[in-house]
Amino acid sequence: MPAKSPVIVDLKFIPEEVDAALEGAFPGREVINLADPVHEGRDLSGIDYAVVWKSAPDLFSRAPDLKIVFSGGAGVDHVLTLPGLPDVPLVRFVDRTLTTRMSEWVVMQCLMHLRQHRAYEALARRREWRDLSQPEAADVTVGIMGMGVLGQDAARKLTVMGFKVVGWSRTKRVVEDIETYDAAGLDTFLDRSDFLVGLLPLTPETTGIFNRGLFAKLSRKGPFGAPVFINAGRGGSQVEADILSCLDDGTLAAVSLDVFEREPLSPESRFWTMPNVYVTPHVAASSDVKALFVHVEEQIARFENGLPLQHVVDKVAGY
Ligand code: NDP
Ligand code: OXD
Repeated sequence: MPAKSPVIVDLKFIPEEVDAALEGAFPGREVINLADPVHEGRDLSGIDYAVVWKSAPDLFSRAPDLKIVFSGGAGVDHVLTLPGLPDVPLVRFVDRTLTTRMSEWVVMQCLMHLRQHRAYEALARRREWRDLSQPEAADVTVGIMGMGVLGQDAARKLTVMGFKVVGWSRTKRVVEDIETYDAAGLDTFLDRSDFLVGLLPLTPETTGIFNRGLFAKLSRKGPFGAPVFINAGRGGSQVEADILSCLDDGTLAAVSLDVFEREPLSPESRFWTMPNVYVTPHVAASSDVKALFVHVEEQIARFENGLPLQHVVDKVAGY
Protein backbone atom coordinates (compact mmCIF):
# COMPACT_ATOMS: atom_id res chain seq x y z
CA MET A 1 0.00 0.00 0.00
CA PRO A 2 1.46 3.42 -0.93
CA ALA A 3 2.31 5.73 1.97
CA LYS A 4 -0.34 8.31 2.76
CA SER A 5 0.49 11.78 1.52
CA PRO A 6 1.57 14.21 4.24
CA VAL A 7 -0.59 17.27 4.98
CA ILE A 8 0.84 20.77 4.97
CA VAL A 9 -0.61 22.93 7.74
CA ASP A 10 -0.04 26.65 7.21
CA LEU A 11 -2.41 28.48 9.52
CA LYS A 12 -1.84 31.98 10.89
CA PHE A 13 -3.98 31.13 13.92
CA ILE A 14 -3.08 31.08 17.63
CA PRO A 15 -0.04 28.69 17.52
CA GLU A 16 -0.92 26.95 20.80
CA GLU A 17 -4.41 26.17 19.48
CA VAL A 18 -2.98 24.68 16.29
CA ASP A 19 -0.45 22.59 18.25
CA ALA A 20 -3.16 21.31 20.62
CA ALA A 21 -5.50 20.48 17.74
CA LEU A 22 -2.73 18.63 15.90
CA GLU A 23 -2.39 16.12 18.73
CA GLY A 24 -3.97 12.97 17.35
CA ALA A 25 -5.03 14.66 14.11
CA PHE A 26 -4.37 13.08 10.69
CA PRO A 27 -3.54 9.57 11.98
CA GLY A 28 -1.05 7.73 9.81
CA ARG A 29 0.11 10.86 7.99
CA GLU A 30 3.02 13.16 8.48
CA VAL A 31 1.93 16.71 9.30
CA ILE A 32 4.18 19.50 8.08
CA ASN A 33 3.28 22.45 10.26
CA LEU A 34 4.98 25.38 8.54
CA ALA A 35 4.87 27.35 11.81
CA ASP A 36 7.57 24.95 13.03
CA PRO A 37 11.01 26.37 12.06
CA VAL A 38 12.26 22.83 11.48
CA HIS A 39 10.38 22.89 8.14
CA GLU A 40 11.94 26.15 6.95
CA GLY A 41 13.13 25.75 3.36
CA ARG A 42 11.83 22.16 3.19
CA ASP A 43 10.99 20.75 -0.23
CA LEU A 44 7.19 20.44 -0.33
CA SER A 45 6.94 18.84 -3.76
CA GLY A 46 5.00 15.58 -4.05
CA ILE A 47 2.55 16.57 -1.28
CA ASP A 48 -1.18 16.28 -2.02
CA TYR A 49 -2.88 18.40 0.64
CA ALA A 50 -2.52 21.80 2.30
CA VAL A 51 -4.69 23.50 4.93
CA VAL A 52 -4.07 27.23 4.73
CA TRP A 53 -5.02 30.55 6.29
CA LYS A 54 -3.13 33.63 5.12
CA SER A 55 -0.18 31.76 3.64
CA ALA A 56 2.97 33.38 2.34
CA PRO A 57 2.89 34.13 -1.43
CA ASP A 58 5.46 31.41 -2.21
CA LEU A 59 3.35 28.52 -0.86
CA PHE A 60 2.22 27.18 -4.24
CA SER A 61 5.67 27.43 -5.82
CA ARG A 62 7.06 25.48 -2.85
CA ALA A 63 4.22 22.91 -3.03
CA PRO A 64 3.59 22.46 -6.76
CA ASP A 65 1.85 19.05 -6.63
CA LEU A 66 -1.14 19.77 -4.39
CA LYS A 67 -4.34 17.89 -5.24
CA ILE A 68 -6.63 19.78 -2.83
CA VAL A 69 -6.28 23.13 -1.06
CA PHE A 70 -8.31 23.56 2.13
CA SER A 71 -9.17 27.02 3.46
CA GLY A 72 -8.79 27.29 7.22
CA GLY A 73 -11.91 29.45 7.30
CA ALA A 74 -15.22 29.91 5.53
CA GLY A 75 -13.88 32.76 3.39
CA VAL A 76 -11.46 32.07 0.56
CA ASP A 77 -10.39 35.54 -0.63
CA HIS A 78 -7.05 34.97 1.16
CA VAL A 79 -6.42 31.89 -1.03
CA LEU A 80 -7.78 33.17 -4.32
CA THR A 81 -5.34 36.09 -4.22
CA LEU A 82 -2.24 33.93 -3.66
CA PRO A 83 0.05 33.71 -6.69
CA GLY A 84 0.10 30.42 -8.59
CA LEU A 85 -3.10 28.95 -7.13
CA PRO A 86 -3.18 25.51 -8.79
CA ASP A 87 -6.15 24.36 -10.83
CA VAL A 88 -7.32 21.90 -8.17
CA PRO A 89 -10.36 21.90 -5.87
CA LEU A 90 -10.40 24.58 -3.18
CA VAL A 91 -12.50 23.41 -0.22
CA ARG A 92 -13.74 25.91 2.34
CA PHE A 93 -14.54 25.32 6.01
CA VAL A 94 -18.22 24.81 6.73
CA ASP A 95 -19.01 23.55 10.19
CA ARG A 96 -21.60 23.86 12.94
CA THR A 97 -19.04 25.37 15.33
CA LEU A 98 -18.26 28.25 12.96
CA THR A 99 -21.89 28.83 11.97
CA THR A 100 -23.00 28.91 15.59
CA ARG A 101 -20.30 31.39 16.56
CA MET A 102 -21.28 33.74 13.78
CA SER A 103 -24.95 33.63 14.69
CA GLU A 104 -24.06 34.34 18.33
CA TRP A 105 -22.13 37.43 17.23
CA VAL A 106 -24.87 38.69 14.91
CA VAL A 107 -27.65 38.15 17.46
CA MET A 108 -25.51 39.77 20.17
CA GLN A 109 -24.86 42.88 18.05
CA CYS A 110 -28.53 43.23 17.08
CA LEU A 111 -29.56 42.89 20.73
CA MET A 112 -26.93 45.37 21.95
CA HIS A 113 -28.25 47.98 19.53
CA LEU A 114 -31.88 47.14 20.25
CA ARG A 115 -31.35 47.28 24.02
CA GLN A 116 -29.27 50.49 23.78
CA HIS A 117 -26.40 48.86 25.60
CA ARG A 118 -23.97 51.74 25.03
CA ALA A 119 -26.44 54.29 26.38
CA TYR A 120 -26.98 52.22 29.55
CA GLU A 121 -23.22 51.77 29.95
CA ALA A 122 -22.82 55.56 29.78
CA LEU A 123 -25.61 56.04 32.34
CA ALA A 124 -24.02 53.45 34.62
CA ARG A 125 -20.65 55.21 34.43
CA ARG A 126 -22.43 58.35 35.67
CA ARG A 127 -24.30 56.25 38.30
CA GLU A 128 -27.51 57.51 36.78
CA TRP A 129 -30.66 55.41 37.30
CA ARG A 130 -32.89 56.16 34.31
CA ASP A 131 -34.90 54.17 31.83
CA LEU A 132 -34.95 54.76 28.09
CA SER A 133 -37.91 54.01 25.86
CA GLN A 134 -37.78 50.35 24.96
CA PRO A 135 -38.64 49.08 21.48
CA GLU A 136 -38.90 45.31 21.10
CA ALA A 137 -37.28 43.03 18.55
CA ALA A 138 -40.54 42.78 16.61
CA ASP A 139 -40.29 46.54 15.91
CA VAL A 140 -37.05 45.99 13.97
CA THR A 141 -36.54 44.48 10.53
CA VAL A 142 -33.04 43.06 10.11
CA GLY A 143 -31.88 42.78 6.51
CA ILE A 144 -29.12 40.26 5.86
CA MET A 145 -26.94 40.66 2.77
CA GLY A 146 -25.50 37.22 2.03
CA MET A 147 -27.96 34.38 2.61
CA GLY A 148 -25.50 31.51 2.46
CA VAL A 149 -24.63 29.11 5.26
CA LEU A 150 -23.99 31.89 7.78
CA GLY A 151 -26.71 34.32 6.69
CA GLN A 152 -29.42 31.68 6.79
CA ASP A 153 -28.49 30.47 10.27
CA ALA A 154 -28.30 34.02 11.62
CA ALA A 155 -31.68 34.74 10.03
CA ARG A 156 -33.29 31.78 11.77
CA LYS A 157 -31.83 32.70 15.16
CA LEU A 158 -32.79 36.37 14.86
CA THR A 159 -36.31 35.21 14.06
CA VAL A 160 -36.37 33.14 17.25
CA MET A 161 -35.48 36.32 19.17
CA GLY A 162 -38.49 38.03 17.62
CA PHE A 163 -36.82 40.20 14.95
CA LYS A 164 -38.42 40.46 11.53
CA VAL A 165 -35.82 39.31 9.00
CA VAL A 166 -35.41 39.83 5.27
CA GLY A 167 -32.57 38.38 3.19
CA TRP A 168 -30.72 39.31 0.02
CA SER A 169 -28.41 37.23 -2.15
CA ARG A 170 -27.23 36.91 -5.73
CA THR A 171 -29.80 34.23 -6.47
CA LYS A 172 -33.09 34.09 -4.57
CA ARG A 173 -32.91 31.74 -1.60
CA VAL A 174 -35.98 30.04 -0.17
CA VAL A 175 -35.85 30.16 3.62
CA GLU A 176 -38.89 29.26 5.69
CA ASP A 177 -40.68 32.27 7.24
CA ILE A 178 -38.13 34.75 5.82
CA GLU A 179 -38.78 37.05 2.90
CA THR A 180 -35.88 36.91 0.48
CA TYR A 181 -34.76 39.02 -2.46
CA ASP A 182 -32.36 38.37 -5.31
CA ALA A 183 -29.82 40.84 -6.70
CA ALA A 184 -32.50 42.75 -8.64
CA GLY A 185 -34.53 43.30 -5.46
CA LEU A 186 -31.78 45.24 -3.68
CA ASP A 187 -33.53 48.60 -3.36
CA THR A 188 -36.77 47.12 -2.01
CA PHE A 189 -34.73 45.00 0.42
CA LEU A 190 -32.76 48.05 1.64
CA ASP A 191 -35.90 50.12 2.08
CA ARG A 192 -37.19 47.45 4.47
CA SER A 193 -33.99 47.07 6.53
CA ASP A 194 -33.76 48.97 9.85
CA PHE A 195 -30.62 47.04 10.79
CA LEU A 196 -28.37 45.83 7.96
CA VAL A 197 -26.14 42.78 8.51
CA GLY A 198 -23.30 42.05 6.05
CA LEU A 199 -22.38 38.38 5.63
CA LEU A 200 -21.03 38.54 2.09
CA PRO A 201 -17.82 37.02 0.74
CA LEU A 202 -15.26 39.40 -0.73
CA THR A 203 -15.41 39.24 -4.53
CA PRO A 204 -15.01 41.85 -7.26
CA GLU A 205 -18.82 42.37 -7.13
CA THR A 206 -18.99 42.87 -3.36
CA THR A 207 -15.90 45.08 -3.04
CA GLY A 208 -17.01 48.46 -1.66
CA ILE A 209 -20.70 47.52 -1.79
CA PHE A 210 -21.38 49.00 1.67
CA ASN A 211 -21.04 52.65 0.75
CA ARG A 212 -22.89 55.93 1.26
CA GLY A 213 -25.19 55.31 -1.73
CA LEU A 214 -26.32 52.02 -0.22
CA PHE A 215 -26.66 53.35 3.35
CA ALA A 216 -28.84 56.21 2.07
CA LYS A 217 -31.34 53.66 0.74
CA LEU A 218 -31.83 51.92 4.10
CA SER A 219 -35.07 52.27 6.04
CA ARG A 220 -35.46 55.26 8.35
CA LYS A 221 -38.72 53.94 9.74
CA GLY A 222 -37.11 51.83 12.48
CA PRO A 223 -37.38 52.60 16.21
CA PHE A 224 -34.15 54.62 16.20
CA GLY A 225 -34.90 56.53 12.99
CA ALA A 226 -31.54 56.12 11.31
CA PRO A 227 -30.41 52.57 10.46
CA VAL A 228 -27.74 50.42 12.09
CA PHE A 229 -25.00 48.67 10.04
CA ILE A 230 -23.40 45.43 11.25
CA ASN A 231 -20.63 43.77 9.20
CA ALA A 232 -18.85 40.45 9.74
CA GLY A 233 -18.32 39.48 6.09
CA ARG A 234 -15.16 41.17 4.84
CA GLY A 235 -13.75 44.64 5.39
CA GLY A 236 -13.05 45.05 1.68
CA SER A 237 -16.82 45.22 1.16
CA GLN A 238 -17.15 48.39 3.24
CA VAL A 239 -16.06 51.95 2.45
CA GLU A 240 -14.88 53.10 5.86
CA ALA A 241 -14.66 56.78 4.95
CA ASP A 242 -18.36 56.58 4.03
CA ILE A 243 -19.26 54.79 7.26
CA LEU A 244 -17.55 57.51 9.28
CA SER A 245 -19.20 60.36 7.39
CA CYS A 246 -22.60 58.60 7.57
CA LEU A 247 -22.20 58.26 11.35
CA ASP A 248 -21.20 61.93 11.56
CA ASP A 249 -24.19 63.24 9.61
CA GLY A 250 -26.77 60.81 10.99
CA THR A 251 -27.28 58.70 7.87
CA LEU A 252 -26.31 55.79 10.14
CA ALA A 253 -27.26 55.66 13.82
CA ALA A 254 -24.64 53.13 14.85
CA VAL A 255 -22.42 50.32 13.54
CA SER A 256 -20.81 47.06 14.64
CA LEU A 257 -17.72 46.06 12.70
CA ASP A 258 -15.77 42.82 13.02
CA VAL A 259 -13.87 43.25 9.75
CA PHE A 260 -11.93 46.17 8.30
CA GLU A 261 -10.40 47.39 5.06
CA ARG A 262 -7.01 46.97 6.74
CA GLU A 263 -6.48 44.50 9.55
CA PRO A 264 -5.39 44.97 12.23
CA LEU A 265 -7.37 48.21 12.56
CA SER A 266 -5.01 51.12 13.12
CA PRO A 267 -4.81 52.37 16.72
CA GLU A 268 -5.45 55.83 15.23
CA SER A 269 -8.85 54.85 13.81
CA ARG A 270 -11.83 56.85 15.09
CA PHE A 271 -13.85 53.65 15.15
CA TRP A 272 -12.20 52.61 18.44
CA THR A 273 -13.56 55.54 20.41
CA MET A 274 -16.89 56.49 18.84
CA PRO A 275 -19.75 55.91 21.28
CA ASN A 276 -22.05 54.42 18.63
CA VAL A 277 -19.47 51.97 17.22
CA TYR A 278 -18.74 48.43 18.38
CA VAL A 279 -15.39 47.04 17.19
CA THR A 280 -14.31 43.41 17.43
CA PRO A 281 -10.98 42.20 15.95
CA HIS A 282 -12.17 39.77 13.23
CA VAL A 283 -13.30 37.21 15.77
CA ALA A 284 -17.02 36.93 15.02
CA ALA A 285 -16.54 33.29 14.02
CA SER A 286 -12.98 32.12 14.42
CA SER A 287 -12.35 28.59 13.22
CA ASP A 288 -12.34 25.85 15.84
CA VAL A 289 -9.05 24.24 14.84
CA LYS A 290 -9.93 20.72 16.05
CA ALA A 291 -13.18 20.84 14.09
CA LEU A 292 -11.27 22.17 11.08
CA PHE A 293 -8.89 19.19 11.10
CA VAL A 294 -11.80 16.74 11.46
CA HIS A 295 -13.45 18.37 8.44
CA VAL A 296 -10.19 18.15 6.42
CA GLU A 297 -9.72 14.48 7.40
CA GLU A 298 -13.30 13.73 6.29
CA GLN A 299 -12.80 15.42 2.94
CA ILE A 300 -9.46 13.66 2.34
CA ALA A 301 -11.16 10.31 3.13
CA ARG A 302 -13.93 11.12 0.64
CA PHE A 303 -11.36 12.05 -2.01
CA GLU A 304 -9.26 8.94 -1.47
CA ASN A 305 -12.40 6.77 -1.59
CA GLY A 306 -13.54 8.29 -4.87
CA LEU A 307 -16.43 10.28 -3.37
CA PRO A 308 -17.13 13.89 -4.37
CA LEU A 309 -15.66 16.60 -2.18
CA GLN A 310 -18.03 18.89 -0.27
CA HIS A 311 -17.93 22.69 0.09
CA VAL A 312 -15.89 23.18 -3.05
CA VAL A 313 -15.48 26.84 -3.99
CA ASP A 314 -16.63 28.20 -7.33
CA LYS A 315 -13.43 30.03 -8.27
CA VAL A 316 -15.15 32.01 -11.01
CA ALA A 317 -17.84 33.35 -8.63
CA GLY A 318 -15.10 33.84 -6.01
CA TYR A 319 -16.82 32.09 -3.09
P1 NDP B 1 -21.69 31.24 1.50
O1 NDP B 1 -20.88 31.02 0.28
O2 NDP B 1 -22.44 30.10 2.08
O3 NDP B 1 -22.73 32.43 1.24
C1 NDP B 1 -22.40 33.60 0.57
C2 NDP B 1 -23.68 34.36 0.31
O4 NDP B 1 -23.34 35.62 -0.29
C3 NDP B 1 -24.62 33.64 -0.66
O5 NDP B 1 -25.96 33.84 -0.29
C4 NDP B 1 -24.34 34.38 -1.98
O6 NDP B 1 -25.40 34.39 -2.92
C5 NDP B 1 -24.11 35.77 -1.48
N1 NDP B 1 -23.38 36.56 -2.48
C6 NDP B 1 -22.14 36.36 -2.96
N2 NDP B 1 -21.82 37.28 -3.89
C7 NDP B 1 -22.92 38.06 -4.01
C8 NDP B 1 -23.23 39.16 -4.81
N3 NDP B 1 -22.35 39.66 -5.69
N4 NDP B 1 -24.43 39.73 -4.68
C9 NDP B 1 -25.33 39.22 -3.81
N5 NDP B 1 -25.11 38.16 -3.01
C10 NDP B 1 -23.91 37.59 -3.11
O7 NDP B 1 -20.71 31.86 2.59
P2 NDP B 1 -20.84 31.81 4.19
O8 NDP B 1 -22.21 32.19 4.57
O9 NDP B 1 -20.29 30.54 4.71
O10 NDP B 1 -19.79 32.96 4.59
C11 NDP B 1 -19.96 34.28 4.14
C12 NDP B 1 -18.71 35.09 4.41
O11 NDP B 1 -18.58 35.38 5.81
C13 NDP B 1 -17.37 34.41 4.09
O12 NDP B 1 -17.11 34.45 2.71
C14 NDP B 1 -16.39 35.24 4.88
O13 NDP B 1 -15.95 36.34 4.12
C15 NDP B 1 -17.23 35.75 6.05
N6 NDP B 1 -16.80 35.16 7.32
C16 NDP B 1 -16.37 36.00 8.31
C17 NDP B 1 -16.01 35.49 9.53
C18 NDP B 1 -15.61 36.38 10.64
O14 NDP B 1 -15.15 35.88 11.68
N7 NDP B 1 -15.78 37.67 10.52
C19 NDP B 1 -16.03 34.04 9.79
C20 NDP B 1 -16.51 33.27 8.68
C21 NDP B 1 -16.87 33.82 7.49
P3 NDP B 1 -26.02 33.02 -3.52
O15 NDP B 1 -26.82 32.44 -2.37
O16 NDP B 1 -26.85 33.46 -4.64
O17 NDP B 1 -24.84 32.16 -3.89
C1 OXD C 1 -13.43 33.04 7.89
C2 OXD C 1 -13.02 34.06 8.82
O1 OXD C 1 -13.54 33.32 6.68
O2 OXD C 1 -12.72 33.75 9.99
O3 OXD C 1 -13.68 31.91 8.33
O4 OXD C 1 -13.01 35.24 8.45
